[in-house]
Amino acid sequence: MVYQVYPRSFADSNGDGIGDLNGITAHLDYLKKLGVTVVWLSPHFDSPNVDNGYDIRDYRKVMAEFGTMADFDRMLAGMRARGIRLVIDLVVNHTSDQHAWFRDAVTGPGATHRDDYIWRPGKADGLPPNNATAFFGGSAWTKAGPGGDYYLHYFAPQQPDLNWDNPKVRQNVYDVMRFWLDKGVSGFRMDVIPLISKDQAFPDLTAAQLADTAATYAHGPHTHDYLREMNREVLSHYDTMTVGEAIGISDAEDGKFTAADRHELNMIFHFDASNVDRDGWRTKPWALPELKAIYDRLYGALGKDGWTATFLTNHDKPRAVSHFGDDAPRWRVASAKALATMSLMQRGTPFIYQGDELGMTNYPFTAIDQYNDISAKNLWHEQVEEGHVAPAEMLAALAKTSRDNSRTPMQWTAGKGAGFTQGVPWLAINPNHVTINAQAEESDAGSVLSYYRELIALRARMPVLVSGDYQDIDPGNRDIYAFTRKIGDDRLVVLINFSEHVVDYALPSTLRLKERLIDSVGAASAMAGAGHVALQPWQAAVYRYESQ
Ligand code: TEU
Ligand code: CA
Repeated sequence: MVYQVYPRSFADSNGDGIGDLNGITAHLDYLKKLGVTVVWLSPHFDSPNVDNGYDIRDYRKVMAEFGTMADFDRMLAGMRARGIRLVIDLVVNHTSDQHAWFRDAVTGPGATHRDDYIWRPGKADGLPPNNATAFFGGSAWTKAGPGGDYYLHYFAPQQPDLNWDNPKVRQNVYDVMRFWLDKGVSGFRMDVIPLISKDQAFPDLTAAQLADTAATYAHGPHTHDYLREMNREVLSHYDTMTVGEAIGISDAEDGKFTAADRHELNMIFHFDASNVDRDGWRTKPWALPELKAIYDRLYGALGKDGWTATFLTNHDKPRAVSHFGDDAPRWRVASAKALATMSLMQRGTPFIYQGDELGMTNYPFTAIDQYNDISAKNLWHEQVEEGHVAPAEMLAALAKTSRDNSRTPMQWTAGKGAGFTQGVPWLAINPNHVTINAQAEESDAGSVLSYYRELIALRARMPVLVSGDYQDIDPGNRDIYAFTRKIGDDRLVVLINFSEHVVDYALPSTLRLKERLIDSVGAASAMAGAGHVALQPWQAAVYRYESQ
C-alpha cells in the first residue's frame, strides 16, 4: 500500500510555509494508522525549484527548505521503525541547469562534462537542430555557451536532458542510486524513464509524431538495454521495489518493462485512466464504459503473471474526487469513497496520493496569478498571451486540469494554516479545509478517511484482493462498475454506483450474494442469497458471492 508524499505540501515544521522532512516525520503515526506500508517521496534533493524539485542540482544533498541529511536519516529511521519502507524519486532523464555537470558542460565544446548532455549545431537557417517540442512549451532545444550549439531539453530549458549513451553518465546515475540504497531506501519511482534513450540522429518529426510527443520520445533505441544494465549493476544487489513513470507507453508494451524475466522494473504507471477526459490541454466528456475498458485492456495485456500499479491521481493531475467523482458538497464524500473502492480493490499495487484519503478537492482557481506550476504558466503564455485562446477558456480548462490542484497544502485541521503551517503557505490552502481535514475526519466514522482505513485493512487481510483474478462482469453499463476478484473458492464482487440516482442492480443469474464485507454507505443493501442490490447514489460495496 503505497502513499505518495509531495514534501513541499505535506507538513511544515518550522513555519516558513514550505513542507519539510521533519513535518513528514511528525506524521508517521498517521500513515501507520492508515495502513501504509511504502512511502513514495517526490523529489527531496537540492534544487532551484523551476519544476518543484524535478530539476535536481545535487543528487546527494537534501533540499535546504526540506531540511538536512540528518533530518532525512531520522525520517527514514522513523519509517523503518513502523514497518514502512521508503521509495524515492529518481529523476535522471534530466538534471537542473544549475547542476555542476551542466555548469561545466555549458562552458563549451571540450568541457569535461560536455558529453554528459546532448549538444547539436543549429540548422543553417538559424533554426534549432530539429523541430522537437518540449512538454512545457516551445522548442526542445536551447542555444547556450560558446560554440553556438543547442542542448536538448524535453521539459523546461532549465532541465537539460542527460546523454544516456555516454557510459560515464550511466555510471554516475548508478552511483547516486547506490548512495541512497546504502542509506536504507527501498527503491525508486523513476521519472519519465522511457525517455532516457534518444535517436541521436534527431530527424525532424512528422506532424503525427509531434501530436503525441510522449509516445514519440518514449521509444528510443536503447531504453531497455539501459534498464537491464541498471538492474544488473545496481537493483539486483538490493531488496528493492521499482515503478517507472511510463509516459508514452501503451498497456500492450507494459511487459517490456515489467516482465520478470527481463530484469528491468517491477511495475509502471500507465496514464490512460487519468487521461480518459483529456484532449491535449482541453478536456472532453467521458463515460464509465471507457474507464472500465482501460482497466480491462491493461489486465488483458498483463496476463496472469504480469503486475501493475493502480492510482487515481498524483502531483501532476487534478484531485481524484474532482476528476472522476463529484466534488459538490452533496456527493463529495460518497463519490470519494466510490473511487477509493474502485482503486483499492483492483489487482496490482495501489498508490494513494496525499490528501486523497481525506477526499480533498481541486482548488477554486479563478485567475492565472494564483498558479505556481511552470506548465500552467507556460501554457498561458503560449496560448493566451500569444492570442490563440481566450483567457476564459484557458482558465476554465486549467481549473479542471492544473497540476496545482493536487499540490495545495495537506489539510490537517480546520485552523488557520490548516495545521500545515504556522506561516504563509507557499501555495494557497483550499478554503474548504474548514470542513475537509484530517482532524475532523479522524473522529467521524462516516468520513472518507475512516473508509480508506477500512478498505486498506480489508485488502491487507484478503490475498484475493491483491492477486486474485479480475473480471468486469458488466462492461457496457454506464452507471455501475461491477467486477469480481477470485482465487479458487475465494470469490468477491465489487459493486460501485457511478450515478447520482438509486440503481436496483440485478446480478448475473449465476451469482448469488453471500456476505457483505464492506459498504460505503452502511445501508443494508442486500440480504444473503439475493440476486440484486439497491445501490444508493455513488454507493460502493464488496460482497462474497457464490456461483450457482
Ligand atoms: O512528469 C512527466 C510528465 O509528462 C508530466 O509532467 C506531464 O507533462 C503532466 O502530467 C501533464 O499532465 C514527470 C513528473 O511527475 C513531473 O512532475 C515533472 O514535471 C516532469 O516529469 C519532469 O521531470
Ligand atoms: Ca518548512
